[in-house]
Amino acid sequence: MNITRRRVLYGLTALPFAHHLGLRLAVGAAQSRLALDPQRPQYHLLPAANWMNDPNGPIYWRGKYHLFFQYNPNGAFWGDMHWDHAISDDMVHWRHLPVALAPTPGGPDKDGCFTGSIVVEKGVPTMLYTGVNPEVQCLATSRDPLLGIWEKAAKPVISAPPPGLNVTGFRDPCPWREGDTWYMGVGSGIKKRGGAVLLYRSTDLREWEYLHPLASGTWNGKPTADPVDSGEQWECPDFFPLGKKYVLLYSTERKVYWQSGELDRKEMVFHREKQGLLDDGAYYAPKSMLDHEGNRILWGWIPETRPLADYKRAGWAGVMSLPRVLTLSGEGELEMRVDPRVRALRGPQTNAHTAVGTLDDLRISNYSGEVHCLTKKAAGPVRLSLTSQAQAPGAFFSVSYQPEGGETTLKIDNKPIVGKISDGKLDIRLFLDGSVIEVFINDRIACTRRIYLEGEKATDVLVKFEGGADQLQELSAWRIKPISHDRLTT
Ligand code: DQQ
Repeated sequence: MNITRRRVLYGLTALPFAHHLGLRLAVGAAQSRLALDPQRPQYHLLPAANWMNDPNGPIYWRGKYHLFFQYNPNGAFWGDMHWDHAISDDMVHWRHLPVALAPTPGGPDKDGCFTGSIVVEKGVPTMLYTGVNPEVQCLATSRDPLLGIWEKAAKPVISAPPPGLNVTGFRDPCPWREGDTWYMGVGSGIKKRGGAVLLYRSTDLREWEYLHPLASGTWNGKPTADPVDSGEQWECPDFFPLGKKYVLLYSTERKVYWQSGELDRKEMVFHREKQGLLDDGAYYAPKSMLDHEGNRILWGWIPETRPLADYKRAGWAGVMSLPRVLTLSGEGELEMRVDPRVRALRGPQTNAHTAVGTLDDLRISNYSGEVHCLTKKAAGPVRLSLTSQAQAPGAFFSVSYQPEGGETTLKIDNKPIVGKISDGKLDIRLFLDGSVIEVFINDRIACTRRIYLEGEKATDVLVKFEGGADQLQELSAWRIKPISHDRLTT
């Protein structure tokens, strides 16, 4: 009887401990699995686990950089959208804070807090974001210096798309101010016509008046289940002054496009003058902010390109791009450079060659490095490639250039890249981080790639330059230091 009673008591008291211990062991095991995953980046921001997508509401506030992003706390798959939150002093090293925004049961965002922006109105950080379902524009404010606590307005500030428009979607608000007036673009599209940014006006961010489309595009004519895949819907618009012009960014058909031009402030119509592809790879839904010196910084979501089952198993999905500083060239072309603050992560320069005829391969260990390759005016073909012992023979990534033959002479992994190399000179900056490669050519052409190399031990990568050694001006590589000891970036 006693024994039984003791067992019952023991069982009762031990159960919570066992449960707690079990949980801690499970969490610990999952974390060490993530920490050992060579495909997981070490100097890009990503949540400690689970799914992330679009950057949301980036802002410099009270001496800190805040980055929020779409996040699913339930696993490494899209769904149940929350805003996760990280802060930084330098946009390079991050500290994760608790989730900042979660759906409110019964509220307008009950089915998800989708993408949005943060602006400051009368000294108060104010968030505009999309609640679903249906898609409505919601508002929340924060008086917390760390922007961790947000108070939601009970009702949406825009509760339906403009009447009479047969829209494909209605989300991702991007507000900006002209004098005392707020304007806001909302990502949308007109059925069978094409994607659009719908323009609204307000004086207080709460009462909004619809004006007209700020910009619109063309449907590709092929019906798809998701209107985003046919250009019928534009997502995540971003609109801001840059230099003497205005720039519009939008995402559709799995790509991001930029346009630069003039804003007619009287009619509030944007006149596009130049346009192009912002990134030729796995890069989507970018959003910009100003840094403490007023530079325009762009963040983007680097999605997975492997199958869902693979990333679910891995326990993480999605990465934030490195911060890119945006400028416009004299001809109005969008230029971007990785923020110079990332250089603080450079370890020793593993090698550098400027001398003719002494070209050896450079080595990057632990899948974490940066490469800079500068050519003189290319007289013959040149090729910069990466190979790994863990991979079948041959390069797993390459940039090649053939001086003659028009615009298709630049190739990444044998795929022609649109973009002119006007004077035959190449300035290639490449960032390798686990399964992510971000490459920039002449500060104009960007391409983000995912490369899932196998093998935990053989993580050495060889950097090779082919072409006349006399065509090379500089080839350097750096080991890049991780931003956390365990790949959890906290
Ligand atoms: N992601 C969000 C939407 C947006 C899309 C949902 C773009 O607000 O349109 O997670 O990736």
